Amino acid sequence: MAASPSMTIMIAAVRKAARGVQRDFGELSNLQVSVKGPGDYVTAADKRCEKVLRTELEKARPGYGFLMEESGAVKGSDPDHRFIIDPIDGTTNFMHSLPLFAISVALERKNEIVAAVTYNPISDELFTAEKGAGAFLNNKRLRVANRTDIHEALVGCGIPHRGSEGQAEHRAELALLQAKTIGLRRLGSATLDLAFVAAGRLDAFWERNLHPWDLAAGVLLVREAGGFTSDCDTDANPLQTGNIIAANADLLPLIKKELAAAKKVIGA
Ligand code: LIP
Repeated sequence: MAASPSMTIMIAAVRKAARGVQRDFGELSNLQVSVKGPGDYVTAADKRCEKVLRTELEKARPGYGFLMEESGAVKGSDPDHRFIIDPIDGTTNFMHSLPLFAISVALERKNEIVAAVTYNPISDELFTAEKGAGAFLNNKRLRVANRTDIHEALVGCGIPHRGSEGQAEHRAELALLQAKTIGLRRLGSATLDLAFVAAGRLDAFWERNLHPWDLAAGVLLVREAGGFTSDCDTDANPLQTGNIIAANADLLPLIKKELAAAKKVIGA
């Protein structure tokens, strides 16, 4: 199916922003040795990328609103549409010259995500999805993995930042899922983890305390690849709670059961 005009615009904006990110990533190796470290440089790269995305998308869709990791929410004159942007998801990886991060743009229409682009500018992998039209990696159709046995499942996760909430709960979850699955992976970019679930590279993924810009594109990618997403504990929308499980229909409840068991272990 041909890409919609909105998708074409989103891909063009992401590819343009990616050129700067590729340049900045190349420069980073020179900065790793400085005492100050690359922190400020990375923040500047993040902001530059977001600015290019906003400028390009605004040019093509002047009335749409924005929700952006760096600049927050901007209301548009069109109340039904907004772009949700994470300029570099996996900033810690980027900062360490680890090429596992992505530019992520989603289009929301009347509170529903209808188009998604997640692009790793280093591997040149472009994940796209449109509501009702499937999910693709560089134009190749994606399907989630069909493994149904949790003992065979390779499962991605997040790890809370030092000092943030939910440390004990996370350790209990890790222990239970490590014992049940074939392996756990912590890649450091939720948007890529979700794209990898869509591509069947990971059988499932869970992470808590995320933001809408970490999740918006990935949720649509997973659904359009035939998978499901859920809040970790309830039936609420993960885009609202920030807690997500993504998997096929068989594995998702099995992962959720382990997360519930972890709560019991810590008495929560
Ligand atoms: C990361 C998020 C990412 C998530 C990681 C981490 P960073 O933060 O952007 O989506 O999976 O657990 O929180 O590295 O960008 O600060």
